[in-house]
Amino acid sequence: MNLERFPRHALTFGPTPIQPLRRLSAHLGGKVELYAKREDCNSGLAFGGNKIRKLEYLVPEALAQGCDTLVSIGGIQSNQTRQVAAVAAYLGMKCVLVQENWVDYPDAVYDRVGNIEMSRILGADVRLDTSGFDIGIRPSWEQALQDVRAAGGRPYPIPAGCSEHPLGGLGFVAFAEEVRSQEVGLGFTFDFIVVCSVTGSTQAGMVVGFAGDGRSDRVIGIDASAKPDATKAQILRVARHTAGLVELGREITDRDVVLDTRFGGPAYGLPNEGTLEAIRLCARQEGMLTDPVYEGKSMHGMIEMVRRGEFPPGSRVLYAHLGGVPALNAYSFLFRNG
Ligand code: 5PA
Repeated sequence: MNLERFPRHALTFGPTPIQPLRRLSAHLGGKVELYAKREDCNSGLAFGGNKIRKLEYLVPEALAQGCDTLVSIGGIQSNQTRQVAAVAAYLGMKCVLVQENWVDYPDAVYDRVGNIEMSRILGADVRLDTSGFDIGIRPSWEQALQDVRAAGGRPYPIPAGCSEHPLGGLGFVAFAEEVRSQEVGLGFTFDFIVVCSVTGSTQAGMVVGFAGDGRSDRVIGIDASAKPDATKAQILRVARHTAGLVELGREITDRDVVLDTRFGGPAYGLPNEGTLEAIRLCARQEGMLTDPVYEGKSMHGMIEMVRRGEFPPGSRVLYAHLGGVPALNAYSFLFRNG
């Protein structure tokens, strides 16, 4: 594997901590040991999250090309766009964000609080767009790039979740390398890694990174898109491309990509009862917050898999906490009674 040949612009505090989830593990019967790797507090840049690690590999190219404006896209409560806004501010660049109507959620302040509020405070030019959920390349985003060019600026395009970006998978190859070196200190290796998937480059990077020691199919993706065919195809495509970049030395196939589709419903951005129960349980057992769009769904998946005995007894399971908590503010009605 050859990750070193890609420049990395440090945006994180350093390796993220791995914490045992002792009370949650015991509550679920104590047969499986759960741990969390805290990508949700990986950086001082506007609360951090999984995009910061991806952006570490995109920023050197943006700087080398002399770009002055980062242009990205997501839903109204996108974590991606908040993190891009923070990185732009930190680098002294401008930022244009297209925020589409990915979630049909009627809360009156949905487009005022949480992530989008922070993006505005961070100085981004936030543009609301009425289009619905789609993880692909969008005309509104291409228009935003055009607008920057027309005004004499130099845009740097960052697609949804960084996933269609040619370098978008590298950050989570680095995550796998980091886990491997932390495992040396811990004195054991993880049997499974649980990760939430929507646009796919987080899992894709992990699949490539953990292919190095034969663990690609131990990365259990929990779909939160509720359109798992598109998500799975994107994970596979990004993983194949990323494997080529880092010269993995073997093809990534369908068998390397595990995507569990049981927990993503009823729709992207809308939690089900199990999502909400998992958010509350994890918060009350561990003091660790998760959100109803992403991490609550992967937490639900992990908890259910333990309850159903789907992890063999004695397994050590690493939950990748990818951030997303700022969106909780936009869902305050759901938690009005706790
Ligand atoms: C996101 C994504 P991938 O998109 O790489 O599959 O990651 C899924 C994911 N957890 C998991 C959190 C907290 C996330 O924010 N968020 C997107 C966004 O616009 O914020 C790209 C969809």
